[in-house]
Amino acid sequence: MPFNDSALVVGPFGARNGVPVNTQNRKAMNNIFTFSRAVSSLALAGALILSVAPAGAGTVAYWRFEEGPADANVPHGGLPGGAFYPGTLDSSGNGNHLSVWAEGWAGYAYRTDVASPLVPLTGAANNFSVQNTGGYPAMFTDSAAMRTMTPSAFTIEVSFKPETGGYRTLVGRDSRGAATVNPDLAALYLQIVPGDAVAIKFADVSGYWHEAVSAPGAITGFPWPNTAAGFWYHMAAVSDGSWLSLYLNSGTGYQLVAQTDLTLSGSPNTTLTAGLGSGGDWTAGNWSVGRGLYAGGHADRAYGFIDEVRISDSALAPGQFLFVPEPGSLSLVLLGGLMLCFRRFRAR
Ligand SMILES: [Ca+2]
Repeated sequence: MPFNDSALVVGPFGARNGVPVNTQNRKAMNNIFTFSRAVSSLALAGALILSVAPAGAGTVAYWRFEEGPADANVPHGGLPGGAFYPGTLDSSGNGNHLSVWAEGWAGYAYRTDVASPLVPLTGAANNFSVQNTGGYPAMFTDSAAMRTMTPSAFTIEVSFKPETGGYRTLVGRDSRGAATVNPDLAALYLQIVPGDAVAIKFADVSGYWHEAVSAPGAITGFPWPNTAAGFWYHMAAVSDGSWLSLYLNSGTGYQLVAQTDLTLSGSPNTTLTAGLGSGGDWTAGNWSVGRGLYAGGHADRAYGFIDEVRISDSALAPGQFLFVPEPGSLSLVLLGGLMLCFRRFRAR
């Protein structure tokens, strides 16, 4: 919504309509001017926040795990371990469904333990998350579109309530040989690292490796099986091609916890690689949820709860993330700001 700030300016002070303006009038007009500017700034901020792009802008896949029912296994269709079965539907409508590796030992079950009953951005009901049901949890994609995508900008979001541990990859992309600095690295990791820092790491199409890693102690895991001691977090990793940014929401809004200037790497092209290599239990370019890949082997499993995973091929602004403050809260913030301005105005 275009907003013309100058419309609120009352004009140059001094003689106005032939009426001399004395000091008292000038002060009052200045107050009106200041109040109007404050109102216009708040109105502009509100308009910008409330007029964010559609929730689905650039969405490649969105896995919500809402199929249920509670405590049922995410289905694998009776197929052998490792076969693709679209047990978790892609709610973006793009058909990029997600498969568990197997039921039980390498699977997940639906849980009613969720971060919040609604997804704030969309207002959609959030009834279920998933929790691993065995020691080898792994979910993966198999669509050609996701296997071959090479976005120059991307956003990856995930909600998680993790167990304690070392490397815990929440979202990954399978590859071996794409990163010149260490060929054993996969194409991408959105993960928790030892010391409970959080990180986004990826290889670009030029073979350069990029990372943005938070300070230690960013999250707290729960000691299995004491799920009541755990905490929900929302993470969003964003590359706009020039900056790699990592945001963490621990329940009070997204905070920027790590950021890297990609242009300092010297890479001629920071587009995400589609991955290289192949292995008996992975295919380059496929995306994983709940595990990573290292040296061509499944690794870095993220035990605990996972929910609301969304991958976009554009750089979303924090106001477009799934767990932004609810519109009602935003309105209260704006109303509070207006009231503060009004009280200051009255106090003059
Ligand atoms: Ca959900």
